[in-house]
Amino acid sequence: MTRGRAGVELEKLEGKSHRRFNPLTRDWILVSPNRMERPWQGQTETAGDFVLPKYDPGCYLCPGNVRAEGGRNPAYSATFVFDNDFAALQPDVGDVTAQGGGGNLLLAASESGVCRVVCFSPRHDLTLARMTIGEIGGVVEVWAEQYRALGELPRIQHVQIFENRGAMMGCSNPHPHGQIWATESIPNEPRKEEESLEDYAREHHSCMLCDYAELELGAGERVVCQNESFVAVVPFWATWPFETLLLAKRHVGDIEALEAGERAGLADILKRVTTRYDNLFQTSFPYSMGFHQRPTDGKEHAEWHFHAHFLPPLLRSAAVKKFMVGFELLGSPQRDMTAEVAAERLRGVGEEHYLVRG
Ligand code: H2U
Ligand code: ZN
Repeated sequence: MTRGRAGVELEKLEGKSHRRFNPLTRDWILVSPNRMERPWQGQTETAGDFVLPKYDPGCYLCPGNVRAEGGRNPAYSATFVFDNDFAALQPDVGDVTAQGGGGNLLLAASESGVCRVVCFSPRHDLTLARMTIGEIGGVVEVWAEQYRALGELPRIQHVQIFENRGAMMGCSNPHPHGQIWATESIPNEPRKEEESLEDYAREHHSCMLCDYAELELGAGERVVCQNESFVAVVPFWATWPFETLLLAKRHVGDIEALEAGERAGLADILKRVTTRYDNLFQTSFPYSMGFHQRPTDGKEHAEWHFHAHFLPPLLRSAAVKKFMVGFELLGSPQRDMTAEVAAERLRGVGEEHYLVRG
């Protein structure tokens, strides 16, 4: 079978404005390598954003502290999960639909759900990049357990695990933490992916992301790093400048189904990718990261292939952010630097954190 292994003759498009297809969302991205890229400035910021105390008495996530709504955090020593005090979703709002106009002109439906916060570490000053692989492994266990427990709730059909890092991404607190929003319906992005994965499986009798991982491992030019269980690539269709896609090498539908070695592999690749990000502009690299996996609606969903998206906004330095405006907001997203160049830059920085030696 050659499908999934064949490369792409990108030379034909060298220096030419072109668009690339995202098979997961079935959207197109405009690529403009013809635009003279501003010279690489290698600009670095001070490491000021890393000078944080190990414990901050004013932090609502540090062990032993009181949260905004009065709850007190336990003196936790590894991870800590709690129900979000300002949850965007309520656990049971019933089954109510409101409709007006003809068809779906005015349509609203109740949405029940659960929002949780996951503290990755008691240390206020750490990040995934600077935790040990063992400590990140503990976070992977918590994510797997939360995916299972929330997915088992009768109303919950989808569990979205994510991390928002950095003030630039609207993250309110540097304390290492992520969130989980479990919902009654499948949110837009995973729903689009689900439809594409399903159609691909039907048409090709194989998994889109298994084929894609194989293709990228063969081509190599968009691979950032890999281990036995996972590969990180700048996807061919990347929208954000240094966007990456972390793919399980085995066809596995969700985080809970990962075997012990694969869980360790996930912890390892998370550390390596976040370290490369920090090293790129010598800053605590902001991003939104999240896992896409099998819905928890009780169906088999053999089409699903567990993966993570890292969507970071930085473009040229710790201070220069990519804005999605104008044509991008009203037409299609656009990038100048190709995915191949972004991958090369991420490959070019080391996996030893610039602030952590040895
Ligand atoms: P960020 O990841 O966007 O910083 O959000 C942290 C979450 O913590 C946010 O969703 C919650 C906020 O609602 N939070 C609490 O649950 N309790 C608090 O005391 C403050 C913040
Ligand atoms: Zn803290």
